[in-house]
Amino acid sequence: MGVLSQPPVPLGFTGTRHGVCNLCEAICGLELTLEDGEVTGIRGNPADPLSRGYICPKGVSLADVYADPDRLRRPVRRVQGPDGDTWVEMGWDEALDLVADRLAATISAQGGNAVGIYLGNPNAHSLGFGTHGAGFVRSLRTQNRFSASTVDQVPHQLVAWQLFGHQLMIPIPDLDRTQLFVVIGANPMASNGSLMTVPDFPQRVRDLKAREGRMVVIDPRRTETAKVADEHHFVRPGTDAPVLLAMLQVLLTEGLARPPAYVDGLDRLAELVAPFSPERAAAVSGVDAEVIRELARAVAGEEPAVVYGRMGVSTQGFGTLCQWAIHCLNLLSGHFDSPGGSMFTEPAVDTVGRRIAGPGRHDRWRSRVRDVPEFAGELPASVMAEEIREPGEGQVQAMVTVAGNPVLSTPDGRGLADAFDSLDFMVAVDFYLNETTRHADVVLPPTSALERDQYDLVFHGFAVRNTARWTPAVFARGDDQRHDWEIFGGLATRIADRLGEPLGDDAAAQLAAAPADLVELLLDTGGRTTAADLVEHPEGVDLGPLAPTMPARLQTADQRVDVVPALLVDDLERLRGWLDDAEATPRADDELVLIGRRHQRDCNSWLHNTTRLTKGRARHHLLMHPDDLAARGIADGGTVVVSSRVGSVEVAVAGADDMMRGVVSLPHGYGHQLPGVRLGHASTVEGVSINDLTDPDLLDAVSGNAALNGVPVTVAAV
Ligand SMILES: Nc1nc2c(c(=O)[nH]1)N[C@H]1C(S)=C(S)[C@@H](COP(=O)(O)OP(=O)(O)OC[C@H]3O[C@@H](n4cnc5c(=O)[nH]c(N)nc54)[C@H](O)[C@@H]3O)O[C@H]1N2
Ligand SMILES: Nc1nc2c(c(=O)[nH]1)N[C@H]1C(S)=C(S)[C@@H](COP(=O)(O)OP(=O)(O)OC[C@H]3O[C@@H](n4cnc5c(=O)[nH]c(N)nc54)[C@H](O)[C@@H]3O)O[C@H]1N2
Ligand code: SF4
Ligand SMILES: [Mo]
Repeated sequence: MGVLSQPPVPLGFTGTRHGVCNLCEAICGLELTLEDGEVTGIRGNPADPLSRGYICPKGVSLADVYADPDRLRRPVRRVQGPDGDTWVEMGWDEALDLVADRLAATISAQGGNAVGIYLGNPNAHSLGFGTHGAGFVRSLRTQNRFSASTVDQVPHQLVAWQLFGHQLMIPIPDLDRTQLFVVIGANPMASNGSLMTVPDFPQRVRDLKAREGRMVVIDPRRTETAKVADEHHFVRPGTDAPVLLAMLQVLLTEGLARPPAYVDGLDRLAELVAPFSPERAAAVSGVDAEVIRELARAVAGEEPAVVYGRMGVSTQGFGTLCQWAIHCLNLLSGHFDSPGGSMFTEPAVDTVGRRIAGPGRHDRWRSRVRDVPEFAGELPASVMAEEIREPGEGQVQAMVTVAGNPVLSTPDGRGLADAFDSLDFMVAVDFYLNETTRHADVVLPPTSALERDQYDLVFHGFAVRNTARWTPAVFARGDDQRHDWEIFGGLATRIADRLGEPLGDDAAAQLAAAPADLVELLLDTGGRTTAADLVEHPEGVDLGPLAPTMPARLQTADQRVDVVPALLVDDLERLRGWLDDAEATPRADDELVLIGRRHQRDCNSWLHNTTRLTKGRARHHLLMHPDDLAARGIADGGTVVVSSRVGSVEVAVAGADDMMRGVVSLPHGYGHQLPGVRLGHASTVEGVSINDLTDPDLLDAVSGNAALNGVPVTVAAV
């Protein structure tokens, strides 16, 4: 055991302890007050060099999750009875043996691809998954790997790999020093930032304004972020690509491009963006041509500027082209890799340079039914249900879900739930019974955040400042509990044994080692700080503002950036075709498209069991422009039926002139439905699942990311 392994609080402890919030990408440092072993207070830690005392309303809910009587501590097995399902607790060895038996039997009889795995969002926030997850996934020997990445950020990864040579080599805005921050399809006032770890976004925006900087938001909804910006422009969902390409065109035709010496392909880029004029972009998007021109000029102006695009321009039909265009704008603006522009974080554990994560590959295999290519070892979550449903060789017959709720979070969730019911076997690694895990035969619950050590292997790498922080578990794990990494190790070892190919010594040692020991090694060999330093500074170690790193840190073979890689620019033909069609057939006045939204007090689908976050005004409504309501004779506050190709839902509607006309919005992560399962308050939270409307057929063609936004719908009064 090294220096990072530290004792948790003794039973009945009274005093304060450091903690960390792992609920979102802002990774806020916490200070916990404990009385008699109970958490009686959680506040932001002012000494934390990154989060500086900030905390959002969700931070305190870590204590609710820890204390929640509905949270599972021991494995449970589903037993079908005449009055519905009941859940029966079982011992850990018995549970791990049963799961390994069933998975290994499927692999032996049908091959690895007969097992599917879906990895949910909290894995990225768990050190135990970071150190032990890959070993577990490998043990399943399957190409049917799915994750929340393909309903989220896979276009970012694909573009980063193509431009900078590694899928996690994603530049982020140097927010604290920029003078122009252009936000496209992101709502950091609610989300607290994403692929930009930026705790205390509100204060950082106030600072931007205090230094006379400017923030511009492009979004189909006048969001919480738009409301604190200097300017907001509505954009029709899914039409950002022509807007961004038009900005590039302006930059290139007006001679404003200032490419770094290591960038190739500018002439070809100029040819490729030539068809995308600001006027054409304006006609389909609703963003004024003069706004496009002015923004392009300002981005390439003298003052540091950066364009940032997130979920809204990733989860749409041209997600990859959007992310590509955004990086091209940043690369050519003259502010790339310099203070206030688009920069790379240098984390103390460099997952990119040290190849802890692979750089990214594409199309090594394809999905069986729809023939869509793999990226970075994953197939789109949108094809998961058909891979389970469709008979034939390689059909998925057993499923593993880890920290995910795809029934609420992926397109056609209802269809997926039905598919889960047709499986031979399903296991979920999760500490809650929910819309997904209730279909499992066995649920293996890991410890929760306050019971385990944390180092953010992922999010320190995308932070607006270079910092490092080690946070030991506050509470000891009970003898009847297991950490996620213990579950992963336990299963991988057992599966290998049952397949008659026991793990080698190295792999076994790796899975047996505690995350603390692996992190200690990584820190001490990383050269930026040491494990001992982090123990001495539990508030976090400051490694300074972002610094230029280019071209030395480029991961491309020739250490140059090719701005026109074939895989990306080939998709321009699809966009040109789409644009021609859009121009030939003008939009009908009554057309409606659906987009999602986030609220500061929600956390995807899974914090609805804490009254602290769910009380207050309901926030599950369909938001719709008053004129769109009036045109259909719908009363504000009434119940409407929303229908798409995939399904329909009934939900209360609220008139909102924050919505662009022709666009309606529902939050995701709602629509709890748990008959036969006791789950505290969750079943009383109102609302429907937006993903009963989203369409698994709508993908970003290149990356396979789901086009969750811009889904055609109709809305009518019931
Ligand atoms: N409170 C809270 N915080 C969270 C989460 C949460 O559930 N709740 N989830 C976390 C996760 S997993 C993630 S990935 C991040 C996401 O972080 P963000 O990307 O900041 O999150 P969203 O609020 O979904 O922002 C997407 C924005 O895109 C807009 N949009 C939709 N379609 C389009 C379009 O076609 N074009 C443009 N330009 N905009 C469009 C939406 O109106 C919305 O404002 O948030 C994280 N933080
Ligand atoms: N229409 C629409 N759909 C969306 C989005 C959208 O904006 N619009 N956003 C998408 C995005 S960005 C994301 S990331 C996905 C999220 O989709 P998912 O990751 O599938 O769903 P979550 O709601 O985050 O569910 C997380 C689950 O993990 C469990 N959990 C929490 N902590 C841990 C842990 O430490 N270990 C384990 N084993 N389990 C844990 C929780 O109990 C919960 O069941 O949703 C996507 N779906
Ligand atoms: S912003 Fe809120 S949810 Fe995100 S890490 Fe900080 S306290 Fe947690
Ligand atoms: Mo996400």
